[in-house]
Amino acid sequence: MPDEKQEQEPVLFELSGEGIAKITLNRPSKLNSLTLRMFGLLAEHFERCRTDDEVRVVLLTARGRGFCAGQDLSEREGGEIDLYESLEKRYNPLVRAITGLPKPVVCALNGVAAGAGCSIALACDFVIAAKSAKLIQAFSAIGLVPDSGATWMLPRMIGLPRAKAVAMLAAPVEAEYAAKWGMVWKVCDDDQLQEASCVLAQMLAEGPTVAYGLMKKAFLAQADNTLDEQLDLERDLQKLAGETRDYAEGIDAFLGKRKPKFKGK
Ligand code: T3D
Repeated sequence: MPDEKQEQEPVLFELSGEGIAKITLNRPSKLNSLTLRMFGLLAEHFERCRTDDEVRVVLLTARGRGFCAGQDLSEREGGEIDLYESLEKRYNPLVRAITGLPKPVVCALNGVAAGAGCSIALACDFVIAAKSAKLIQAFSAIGLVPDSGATWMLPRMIGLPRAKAVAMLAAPVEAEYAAKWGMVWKVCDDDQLQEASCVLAQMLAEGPTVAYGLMKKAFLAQADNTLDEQLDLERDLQKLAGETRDYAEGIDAFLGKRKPKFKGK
């Protein structure tokens, strides 16, 4: 029964016993382009991932041949919509939910990622892309500006000249180029994507969750910090990491010449 109801949902949520929360975009016939309903579900699921201690890692993926084609443009017919409000209420909170989540987020990029779908993938901590996937900053093709953090992330990932080119030309970047350029972590054969992303998620689920969350904070802050500010931040974050049980376990395991068993606490 729950399976049948879930199958109809445009975003699926599944929590494994190993602490992997899998969020799957489920509107394959429209390349998982984002509807109002999907934003509601995504907000709900990411909030659960934030507050539920059982969740140690998030795996974001999608069904079908596309990952996400950005905004569902059929919701924009007539052009009456206030895009300021759309970004303020939906896109920006979603990107913040991913980047601010104190746990790693892995994106298994199963196919084309366009517009905000591309930006959302880039906001994840790891992207493992299927060889056939491509990333398109499609905004300019419909007269818009890259959003959901793309103008901040892209220059940092691939440099300003390439960032401007992919944005202004809406040029598709094939997975292998995206990996060479630093937009994604790894590329694998299409039929290996599920396995490769699960192996990575599993590895992260067994890691020091609190330290991962603190690392995300540090990496986010470094973009605007001086070296001095970053040294101070690292000092403060290291104090917190040093107070975790996982740190005590890490030291104990090292001295005992065994593999640590981190609990994420
Ligand atoms: O609006 C705001 O709130 C502001 C925020 C905006 C954020 C944004 O994301 S703006 C950018 C929106 N996205 C796009 O502009 C991309 C539009 N899609 C495409 O350019 C192409 O579909 C792709 C390059 C991604 C893939 O091309 P292709 O040839 O592989 O597939 P297709 O045939 O175009 O699409 C397959 C189906 O998905 C098709 O439906 P149909 O005809 O079979 O019933 C197509 O209409 C549908 N689809 C694809 N993208 C969207 C979409 N339907 C609604 N919205 C879409 N974004």
